[in-house]
Amino acid sequence: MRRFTDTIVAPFTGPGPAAVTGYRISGPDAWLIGATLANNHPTEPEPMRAYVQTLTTGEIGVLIFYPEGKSYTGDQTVELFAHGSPASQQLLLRAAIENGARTAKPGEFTERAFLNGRLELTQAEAVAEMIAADSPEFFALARDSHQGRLRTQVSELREAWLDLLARVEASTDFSEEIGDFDYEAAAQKINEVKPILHHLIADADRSEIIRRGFRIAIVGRPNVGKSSLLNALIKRDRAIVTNIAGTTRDTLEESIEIRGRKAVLIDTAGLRETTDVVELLGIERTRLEIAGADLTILLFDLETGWTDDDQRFARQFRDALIVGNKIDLAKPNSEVALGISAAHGLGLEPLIDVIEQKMIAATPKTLVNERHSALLQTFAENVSDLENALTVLVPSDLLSTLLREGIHVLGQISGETASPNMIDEIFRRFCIGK
Ligand SMILES: Nc1nc2c(ncn2[C@@H]2O[C@H](COP(=O)(O)OP(=O)(O)OP(=O)(O)O)[C@@H](O)[C@H]2O)c(=O)[nH]1
Ligand SMILES: [Mg+2]
Repeated sequence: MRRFTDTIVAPFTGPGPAAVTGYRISGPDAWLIGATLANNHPTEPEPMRAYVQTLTTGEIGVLIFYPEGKSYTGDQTVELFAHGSPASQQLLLRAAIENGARTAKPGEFTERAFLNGRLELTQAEAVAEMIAADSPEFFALARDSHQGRLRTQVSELREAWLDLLARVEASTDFSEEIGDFDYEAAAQKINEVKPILHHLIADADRSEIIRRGFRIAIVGRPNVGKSSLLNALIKRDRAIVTNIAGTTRDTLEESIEIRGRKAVLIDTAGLRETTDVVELLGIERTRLEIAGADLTILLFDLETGWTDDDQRFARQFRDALIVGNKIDLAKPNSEVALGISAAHGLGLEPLIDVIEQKMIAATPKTLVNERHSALLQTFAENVSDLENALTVLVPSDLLSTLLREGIHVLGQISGETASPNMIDEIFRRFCIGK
């Protein structure tokens, strides 16, 4: 079964200049075209063997042949490695095109892998996530999706729906032999698989945190040491620190990796009553940051102790993590669960331990993207429609319609029932060469 008649080419390593550039040529004429780029290639290449060759550009390169069924795309493929200069890239690509190849569109290799059945759609999408991953945690989740983590769960839901559909149809066609449709057993079956759906829906928001970074807003009264804490955590003097209350006027954010996880620290303007217009605008932004944060650290000053204002903020920002700063100046009997000194680097490890725990709690088990999330929501509506239908014992033809709708939605996630437009949109967001 040969699906594609044209052969496509693109570099699959980043843009040069680089030590080496790799090119992928894939399609029915991959070897014919790839071989024209080398001077003394074999006519019958051994699969997956590296041939060191003098290329037509005069440089030494390496050619590898993958037969149909054994390559990334599933089609016959050649990988060519050469020097990564812009000039060599230009010459080799031009030669490949003159010899019959066409430039691959973004994501076209992975799209072919999908259309050839090498990958299911969520696995193909995970390829782009693995490339985008900018933290070890993100990478591990994307890798799990690539290995089929979401695929398995969606197919479990789908199996359940197919099973129910089979039962409905059997009871309609052979009601005399197998009796009437068992509404209670069907409701039971739905209850068994519903937790899968609920976990996936909860993971959608958490997946967003993995992509954008876990947002930590540092808030508190002026002069408690918020900017000093940001600087201490990112280990450089990024924010201005002075002993003047009201130093930070605007919010300032910095990305940071906390034990393999991506976080964004946000320093904010100290909260207080003021008539200063600029400061008021800053305070307004602080409130917005708190609303959008995954964790708010409410910092207070151990030298002055816990004030009425601190108490008010603690009531307002209920989930905030309360941290006392300037422990070096703390009164001997002051009690605080988390005491630090941002200026002297004291107590930071225990604070990071707590932050890490909060980040772990917000980590998804399965990476779910916006597209999956929207379809999962639609499927959740199907589930509740079905449940209602079962309680009022609707006739079986209506049940089949609902079940078929649900199966169709799940198929859009896995790709079986995804429209060509949907597929096109997904793959055009990939980078060239993938
Ligand atoms: N002794 C001591 N001083 C500290 C500590 N942390 C910060 N400071 C000092 O406290 C003052 C205020 O620090 P900042 O980090 O600017 O405080 P802030 O909360 O960002 O202040 P605003 O931006 O005005 O809201 C500075 O003089 C810091 O050097 C600490 O752990 N110990
Ligand atoms: Mg500040």
